Amino acid sequence: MRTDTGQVIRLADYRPADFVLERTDLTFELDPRSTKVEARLIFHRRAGVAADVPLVLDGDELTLSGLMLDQTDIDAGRYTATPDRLEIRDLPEDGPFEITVTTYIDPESNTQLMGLYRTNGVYCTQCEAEGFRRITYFPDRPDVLSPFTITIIADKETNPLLLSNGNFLGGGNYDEGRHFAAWFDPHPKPSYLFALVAGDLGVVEDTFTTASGNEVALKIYVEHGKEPRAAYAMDALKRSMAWDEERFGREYDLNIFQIVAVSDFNMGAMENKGLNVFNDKYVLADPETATDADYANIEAIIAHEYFHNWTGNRITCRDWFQLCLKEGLTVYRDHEFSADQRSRAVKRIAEVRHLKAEQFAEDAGPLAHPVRPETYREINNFYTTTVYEKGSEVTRMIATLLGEDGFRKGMDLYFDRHDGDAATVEDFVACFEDSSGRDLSQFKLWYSQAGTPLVTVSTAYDAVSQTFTLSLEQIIPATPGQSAKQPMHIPLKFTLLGENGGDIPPAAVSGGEVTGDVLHLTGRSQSFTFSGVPARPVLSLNRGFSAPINLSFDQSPADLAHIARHDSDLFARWQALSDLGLPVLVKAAKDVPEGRPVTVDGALVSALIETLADDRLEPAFRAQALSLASESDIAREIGGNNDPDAIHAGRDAVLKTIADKGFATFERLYRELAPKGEFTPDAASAGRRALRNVALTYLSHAGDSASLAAEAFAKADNMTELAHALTVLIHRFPDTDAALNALAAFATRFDSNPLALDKWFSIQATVPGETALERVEALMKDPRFNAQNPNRVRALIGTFAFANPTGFNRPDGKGYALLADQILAIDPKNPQLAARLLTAMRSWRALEPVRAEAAKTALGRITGARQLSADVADIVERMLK
Ligand code: 0A1
Ligand code: ZN
Repeated sequence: MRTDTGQVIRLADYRPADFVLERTDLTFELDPRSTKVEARLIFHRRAGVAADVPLVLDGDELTLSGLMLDQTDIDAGRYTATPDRLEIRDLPEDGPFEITVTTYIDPESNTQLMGLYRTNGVYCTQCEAEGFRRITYFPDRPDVLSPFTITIIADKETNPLLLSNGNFLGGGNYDEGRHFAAWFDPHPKPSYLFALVAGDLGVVEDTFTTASGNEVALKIYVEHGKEPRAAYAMDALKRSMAWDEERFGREYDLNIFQIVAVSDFNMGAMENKGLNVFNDKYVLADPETATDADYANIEAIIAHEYFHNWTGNRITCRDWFQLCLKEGLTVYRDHEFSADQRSRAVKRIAEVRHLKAEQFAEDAGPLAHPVRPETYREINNFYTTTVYEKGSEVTRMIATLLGEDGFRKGMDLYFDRHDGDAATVEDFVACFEDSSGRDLSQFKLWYSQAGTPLVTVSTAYDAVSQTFTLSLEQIIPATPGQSAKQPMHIPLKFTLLGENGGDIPPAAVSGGEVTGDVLHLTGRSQSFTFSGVPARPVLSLNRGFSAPINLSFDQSPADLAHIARHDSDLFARWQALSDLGLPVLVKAAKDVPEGRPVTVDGALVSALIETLADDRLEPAFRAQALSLASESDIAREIGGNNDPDAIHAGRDAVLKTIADKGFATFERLYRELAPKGEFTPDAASAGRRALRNVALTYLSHAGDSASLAAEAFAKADNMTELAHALTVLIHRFPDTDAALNALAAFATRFDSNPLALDKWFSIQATVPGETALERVEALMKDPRFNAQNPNRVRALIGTFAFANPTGFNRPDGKGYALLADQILAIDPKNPQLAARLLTAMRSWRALEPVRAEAAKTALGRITGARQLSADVADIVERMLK
């Protein structure tokens, strides 16, 4: 484990590498405990670099076992090798030279899952961000690109498959029992996109013919016997390939595209050139074991990794500060893909819910950082929701500012101008400025200023002059290391709704720029006056969530209900319902501990039930409309001194009121939406299941027996309904026979299916209230728990810490203590996993004082431990600052 926790890397210190890498040739002789890696690297000195400048290669826990210059051993006096660095001196001043480095590595004991490791007998690599340096000494930075030739030698019987990036060159028998395969990737790439997989796996095959007529072989590798469960992933891949051609004019560029699913993986998936490696959770699906959310995630992540082929691989990042250049942009692309495949409005609602729950929470706490950070200590800690999701929102705003055609023009220029480059955010934005002529210098603050802007809104209507005035003020809160902020360019989509619900087109506007339905807020405070407005309009602002901001707008319940009823933007209707509901939930959270009865505003209840009953609206939308703000959303809205128990009790009381008032409609829908015919995973069917599940949740709050949920559990023919019924049983009626029987039945039925068993752990980890802790402790001792498998750890410990506000935030601090113990136990083996789990405590300062103190004690215990990894040390120190 690295414990070099002190070093800070700064964007301002960027310098190009001293040596240019022309070619990389790697030979692997695979062995579980001692794999030989021979790297032949051809370099030349960059023009202008002095002759006495040494070549410095990165390493991580490496031992050098051989070093040659142009095929001759190098004298010991000419180099210095440590586990994390190899310096070679007196190298040729001009012309290319070849360095041959030999290392031996131990894949079997690589529990960090970075570099080359083994999972269930399969060799596999993960090199982003800095994993390649755990394989061999190398200039392991994203701006050093070269073509790669790979030769893999391994035991034939146990490793019939030998895979790497690029096109297959050939293979054959090597010596006694061993065989080899060679691959060549002609597209220059940085080391983080290297991949190797070897083992014995099953395969699903298909082909795709590109718009130019090239036939691409598509292969998805999974454990033997699981092939049928990769069919949906293959379908999603083909749809992604067609979509990128259609929407962005991007074709695939090798003759083969391969995906390997593994069960031990730190993240979701990885876009290695031509050889994506996936957490099998995002490949495997069938109706019996995958929920609709799983299907949607598989579709999105398959697309995301595929889209990286252009945004990330063909154009990569100059340095890791530019991570959002590939990630924010690629998330935007996968969001647009899913929106085109499914219901755009419903997709947008789900995105915004996720953004607010995760990114707004990060932005409001001690881990806040800009979309493009300027310093880091451990890059692994910057694969964050800010870089990914806020990065996507920033890209979306560029599309809003320039319009769809303008955005496409800028993207075309970006692909044209930077293909083969390691680029920067400045390069990216310049393409949109150059193609549109629009000045984006103020807009660029979105990349450098952290924090969620708060826009305060007030309006006035003057009937005599028929003018409507909209006054806006923006405040960007202080964040770590950034106290004073500049006003940003905030594009706000809007409409003025008339009394009959139609749009009122104003005659003219003054006070700032308005283009079509986009209002450009650029000043710290700014007033827009619309003239020719015949009657007081209802303002619908930030439609489609055009800007990732908080709005402070005292809109009356009547106006919100008007938007909820009439806006032609379905997203805005959902937003209005949610704005109606949030103050009610906040008030309930305050009423409960004071012993006051919870009252629910009639306008809210009728708007919700009207929406619920409106069969013209798609079921998925109605399901979203009826899913109240989560407990953490309510906590964020309250902002500080939070009591998770009060928030939970208040929310439950509101749910119960709505359930009682809408009982008949929930019952009708629950019956009508019962599945008919065979299961299909399409969005419309998923929407019906979602609405039926919502109905079951409400009915479980209205009734006091487990019988309906037990019936739902017994009858479910798909995982979406089965897992939901189990959740309702265990969360609402935990000690009943019905719940206990269902829990046991689920475990027996899915005993040999790890992904389904993960759900069994998660459902129990989220049981509200203080009993969850004992459950989690007991489950950690269950023989089915596996502390080495990241998915299982996340399913139990991660879900408990991230998704069980009352259970985790016990006032006695035992939840925090459990997490701290786990982090200290996991850190020596898998620091990335430990650091990510720790971020569950990122909002600890917003808790009421007793809990906050307990959280601080747990964090203090972590920070005081000996031998923390750089990953955990970085997070815990920022959290305590
Ligand atoms: N680039 C991948 C995410 C990823 C990042 C880091 C990893 O290991 C530390 C693994 C995957 C993506 O965006 O999908
Ligand atoms: Zn990505």
